Amino acid sequence: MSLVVLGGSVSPFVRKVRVALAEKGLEYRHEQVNPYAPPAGWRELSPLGKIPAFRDGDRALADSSVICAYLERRFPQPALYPSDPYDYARALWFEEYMDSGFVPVAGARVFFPLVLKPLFGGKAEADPNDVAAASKVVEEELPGFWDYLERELADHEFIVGDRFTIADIAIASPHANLRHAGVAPVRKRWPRLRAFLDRMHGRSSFKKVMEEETPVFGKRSIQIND
Ligand SMILES: N[C@@H](CCC(=O)N[C@@H](CS)C(=O)NCC(=O)O)C(=O)O
Repeated sequence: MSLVVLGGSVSPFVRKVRVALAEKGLEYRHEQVNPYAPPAGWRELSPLGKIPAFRDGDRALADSSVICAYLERRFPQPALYPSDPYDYARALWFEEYMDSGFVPVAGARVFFPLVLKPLFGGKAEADPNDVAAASKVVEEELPGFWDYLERELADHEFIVGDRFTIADIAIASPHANLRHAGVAPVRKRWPRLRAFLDRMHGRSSFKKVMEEETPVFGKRSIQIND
């Protein structure tokens, strides 16, 4: 197979690329790579050492946004980027907002201590101090992101325009990580965002990757409290 995604399933950025591939109906091979214990020669594929990297035959790329942009040009249908110039820029903005704003908070300070750290340490449960610190982030830092997304979504089905785009993938992907940690925007306060996330995670593209991930995280997931 000529298309290869390299990077661990736990990464929201790897999931972004896998969902984009699924939405475009493309077959690919997936190789699990841990960026903290990478295979020899990893930096030749990914010069910053991060996941995901991508191969298309003998071409190599790194960075989820770059890879998705490449996929769009290489396999234009179905389009994952709006054609209207302003909508296009707004879609890129939401991708940036999530990748550079939301993920460093939700990934590093909630998902990592609640799920990955105990998993890597062979522990059944997260450290109580980590749970307390992560809960504080959920209570004090994530609401600002969720308020903004709730406002921007308003009564629309998708975050930009009237079609599914890369912006929807970028929003839903790190929320899949939070779901594995038992965290989601509470329905009562963020009803539109929560319904949006349920819709996105219910798409077959997301469902497929999330079902594959569940056995890895399943035992550690905290039950989501509405
Ligand atoms: N902007 C990059 C971010 C990728 C990223 O930060 N990946 C994390 C895993 S979720 C990583 O590889 N971290 C290892 C490191 O920073 O050395 C993208 O969109 O692909």
